[in-house]
Amino acid sequence: RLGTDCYRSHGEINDWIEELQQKYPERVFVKQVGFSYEHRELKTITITNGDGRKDKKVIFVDSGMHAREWISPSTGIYVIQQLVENFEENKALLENFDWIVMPIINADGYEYTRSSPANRMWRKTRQPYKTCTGVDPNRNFDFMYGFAGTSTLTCMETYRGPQPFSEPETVVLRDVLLSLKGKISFYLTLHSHGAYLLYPYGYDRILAPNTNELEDVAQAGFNAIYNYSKREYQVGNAAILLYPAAGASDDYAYAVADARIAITMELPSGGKKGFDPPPSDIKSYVEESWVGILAMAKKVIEKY
Ligand code: 0X9
Ligand code: ZN
Repeated sequence: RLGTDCYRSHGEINDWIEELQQKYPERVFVKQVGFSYEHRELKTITITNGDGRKDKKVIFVDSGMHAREWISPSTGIYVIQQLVENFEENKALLENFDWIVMPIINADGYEYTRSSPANRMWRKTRQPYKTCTGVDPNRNFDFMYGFAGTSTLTCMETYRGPQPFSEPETVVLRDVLLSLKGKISFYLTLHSHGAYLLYPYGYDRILAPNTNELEDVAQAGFNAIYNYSKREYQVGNAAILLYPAAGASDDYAYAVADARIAITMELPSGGKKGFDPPPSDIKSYVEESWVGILAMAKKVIEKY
């Protein structure tokens, strides 16, 4: 069992989900879905209740898109633990839904931030371009690509890349999402920081067609976390509440892969820079965040 006492490496996380598959072969299925630019293995873990039904809708959770947002993969790990290792308590969540978790998307960036304190605040991928390295993966998806809140300059934190899907990591997530097109009831992407629950559209200040449903699910997350810890997440349209940013995975999952509900969860700030809660805080962060994720998933399960 992976404790919450420290931040785990990409290798540790991959080894651990493989072990889960060995231990729970009837309920857990790990798939290698591709490679990062530096050839790290990118994996998804599919969690079922083992009843063999193939027609279920999907709740898709990803984490580790931005390298420095370490609490994001920690939370992805905790979601997996709740569904697999705490199965008896949570099996109702798997009755009519399969959960698919991709715990680390930007594996190269994540390992780079772990390699030295000087690299701790790296955000992007690690593919080199002319003058600088890396693309903001959350500007690299092909829905309204480049519309707003993105940069054409390679050295900027929000560099969108030379063209959509220039990065192997976003290609991998794209293909996973497209393989599930029409089956995703809930796409949840875990980021940090600031404690926001954001929903599409994010490319411009335009409300999505089912904004009522999106708001309803996000509000369920807000309420559950507020009741649990009195923390007040901010809830709203991503572009209006935070800032417009085109080419993000939430809009892509929603508008292209037809996810009914898509939410970017900006986990709470911590540490000196906001992205660096101390390891001793991981437990309380992930436990609180799970309360919100659970409430949102339950809302989706009961209504959508
Ligand atoms: O800017 C981002 O990619 C996300 N914030 S972060 O601080 N984690 O980088 C917010 C993305 C919200 N979604 C869209 N704007 N589509
Ligand atoms: Zn982020």
